[in-house]
Amino acid sequence: HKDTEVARLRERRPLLALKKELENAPPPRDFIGALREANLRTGLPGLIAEVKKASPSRGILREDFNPVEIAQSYEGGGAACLSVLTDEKFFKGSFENLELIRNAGVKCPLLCKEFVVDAWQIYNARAKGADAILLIAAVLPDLDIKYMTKICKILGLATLVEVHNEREIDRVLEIEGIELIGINNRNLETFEVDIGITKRLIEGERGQRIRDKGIMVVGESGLFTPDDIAFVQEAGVRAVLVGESIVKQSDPGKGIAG
Ligand code: IGP
Repeated sequence: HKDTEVARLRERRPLLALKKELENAPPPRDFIGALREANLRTGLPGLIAEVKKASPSRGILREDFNPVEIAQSYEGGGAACLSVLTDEKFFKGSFENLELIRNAGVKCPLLCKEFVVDAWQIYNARAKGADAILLIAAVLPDLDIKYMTKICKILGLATLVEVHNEREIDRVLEIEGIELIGINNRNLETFEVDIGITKRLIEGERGQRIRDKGIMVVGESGLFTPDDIAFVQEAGVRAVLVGESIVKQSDPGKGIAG
């Protein structure tokens, strides 16, 4: 394990080279703005549609997986933003997929779905065409969330800070400059899903705090039916992140309408 970790670090493009490259890169697109605009226009939560080939809990979701076709289909179906799994180990994703989608002329802003643990990954994601970065509170100390959020802001990227329980959301609410919080209904260790978690974490006083701070909440995972979407919308989310239920449809874009 250690050897593969070392090999992976050796493969990394030097940070200085990445930074140089970014000086000439086209500007990132407004991820949060796209969600807000979709929510205002449709009265429904803005949709982040996920390009996901496989998951540890469900295995392969689609045999004929073509990332660009799926992305274009989502865009045609009305998704506000896309989430592209780049993690290879657990989700069989890749940065190549992110680049392919970016270069195919898809206009939706793109979230890079990677387990980010150091700053290099943020610069790399930006260089590959990401407009937003996922930061998972369960694996990052507060100091890293603060530091990485600042880097993203400087680079013009949005951050989606993901939480799964009260302790994590309370930590994140103490951090300045957070604009987008994702509530993952799936426990990343047991894979258990409960969409009631979204409601539980934004009820009452905590919900008031979130509104006062102008934070947008994204309901993530385990959303399958229009009733599920209505349930999390009722709870207060203005955006949702959906993968499995739409990526499996023969026509993923049409799956959005259903
Ligand atoms: C999508 P689903 O149940 O609709 O396929 O879930 C998304 O929320 C899920 O893939 C996800 C995820 C993550 C994946 C949420 N947080 C963190 C990897 C890492």
